[in-house]
Formats: sequence, structure tokens, C-alpha cells
Amino acid sequence: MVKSNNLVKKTAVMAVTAGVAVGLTMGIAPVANAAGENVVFIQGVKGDGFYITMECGVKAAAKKLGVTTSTQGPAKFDATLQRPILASVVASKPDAILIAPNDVNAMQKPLEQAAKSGIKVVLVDTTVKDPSFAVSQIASNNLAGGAAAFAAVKKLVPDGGKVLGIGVKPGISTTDARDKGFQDAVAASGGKYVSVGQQYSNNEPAIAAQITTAALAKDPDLKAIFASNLFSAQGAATGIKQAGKEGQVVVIGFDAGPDQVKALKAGTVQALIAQQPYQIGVQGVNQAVNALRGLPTKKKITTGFSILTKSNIDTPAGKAAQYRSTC
Ligand code: T6T
Repeated sequence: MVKSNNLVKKTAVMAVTAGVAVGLTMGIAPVANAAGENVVFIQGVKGDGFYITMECGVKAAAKKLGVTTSTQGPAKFDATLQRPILASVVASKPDAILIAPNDVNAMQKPLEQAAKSGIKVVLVDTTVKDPSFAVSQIASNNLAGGAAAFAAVKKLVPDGGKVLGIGVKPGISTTDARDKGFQDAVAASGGKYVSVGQQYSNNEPAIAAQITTAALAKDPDLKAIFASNLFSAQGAATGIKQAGKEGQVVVIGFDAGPDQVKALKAGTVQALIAQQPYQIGVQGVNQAVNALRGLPTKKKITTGFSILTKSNIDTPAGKAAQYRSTC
């Protein structure tokens, strides 16, 4: 059922929309349509440079479109913590929710119910098993990102050898896809590269560091590590340092937070795959607002990524790709 306040706003907006052809052709709701809709952004986890940067994009787009926003996030990347946040946001009856679901299964029903209650739901970054209830999904091509990580390993370790994957935990659509993209590419190398496993940090840098030191003790001839998100990569870099293997084992990390950029510049990490969280936030708000204002929406939007190395990190493009710690 559509909420009544939503209907009132929508009707007011539609009356204005009729005369605003430019916004319609561009597919973005113009500010003249502003009805002060309320959009809530629920992050995957608080204090993560990726979601902080996304929040900056959300705020910028909201300002442009005359929409009010607020942001919340669980203290850990954990559906048992994200579900109650979603429940209280739904109870506050916003017009739209942008959310990075913590788990493909556990967040399915509550999000379906939110959409059924009339709230426009936009999935940003992560998704769920059946996202058909969502207005739009905006994310990187994570499978391709994992394959790109392997391409970087191939370039830096041309003779092949043992490689390790460090992910977050099974059930997260993004990191699962990156891990698969990487491991599938390793398997397709015809034995030149051999995976010594796919392990999980639970988004804890300390666990990723332990995994790294233990893996190096077990396989001293390990050639490369792919850490598929910010905190796993941060921990992998720490583990490499603790083992005194800086520059001897190639580390490819997903994401480009300040700490990871530091590790790249220091030579502990050799390449970073930077996503476009700011753009994901902007597009997320655009899609939510379009849905609320009766304008066309896109079911799926794929944002890009770039590979950062020591040689391009200080170029204007390299600088622009880095994540923010504040807006
Ligand atoms: O890599 C991002 C995000 O894309 C992923 O879904 C979860 O981890 C991050 O937020 C980085 O910490």
C-alpha cells in the first residue's frame, strides 16, 4: 500500500512535472519538482570510507534535487545489526530507502516488506537474492573486478605461482562476486597460478592480518594475495608487514580508502581497485527521486572502477578515485 503522505507529495509533483520537459528528457527529476521527499540511506557498515564517500554523493544529489536525507549504519557488517535499523527506518515512514544489504538472504524479506509498504527501495552496492521489488540496483561490476585483480597479479607475477584470496564472509553479494571472479580466473590459468584458498576476515583487519601471516608461514612461496574489500586489504597489508614480506608478496586490494592508499604508496600493496561510491550515491538518489516523481527509472546501473598503482595514484584521476573520510 502506498502511504498517504507519499500520495500527496506525488500528486503535487506530477502537476509540476507536466510542464518540465527538460527533466523528463534527461531522465533526472529537476529541482523545480522538489517536494521535500525524505530519503534515508542505510550503509553496509558505519565508519567505512566506501560508504562515507557514498554518503557524500547522496548528500550532494539530495541537495540538488531538494530532497532531505539522513544516514544510518550498523556498527558491524552484520545483518543481525542491520535488520533492526531497517525496521526502525521503515517505522518512520520515509519516502525512499537507499540500502546496502548486509546479506543476500537475511535482508530479503524485510526489504520486500518495506517495498510492499509503499517505500521506494533502491539497492546500492550490495543486493539480495531476489531484488525484483527494488526500484533500481546500483553497483560496480564486482565479478569483473575480481577478474581485474587477477589480471593485475598476472602482470606483477608473470611466472605464476601460489595465490590466496581473502574475502569478508559468504553471503555478501559484492565480495562473493569479486572472490568468484578472482578464483575463476585463477582456475582458468591452466595450473600456472594455483589458489591456496579463499579465506574470510569477517570484515576485521586483525583477522585478515592473522590469515596473511598464517598463510605465509604455511606457504612461504606464496606469490600474491587478493583482498576483496577495504578492511581485508588493510589487514593483509598489516600481515605482510608483520611477516617482513613487503614487496616480496604482491597484494591487490579492492577499494581505495586513505589507509590503503598509504599502504600503496609505502609499497606494501601493489594495486588497488577503486570503485565509484560517490557516483553510486548520486545515482541512488536520482533513481529514488525519479521513482517518487513518476519519472523513468533504470532497474540496473553499473558503475565503473579503476586500477590504482604507485604510478598513477598522484595523477588527477588517481586522486579523484580515492575515497573520502569526510564530505
Ligand atoms: O568494498 C566495499 C563494498 O563494496 C562492499 O560491499 C563491502 O565492503 C566495502 O564497503 C569496503 O569496506
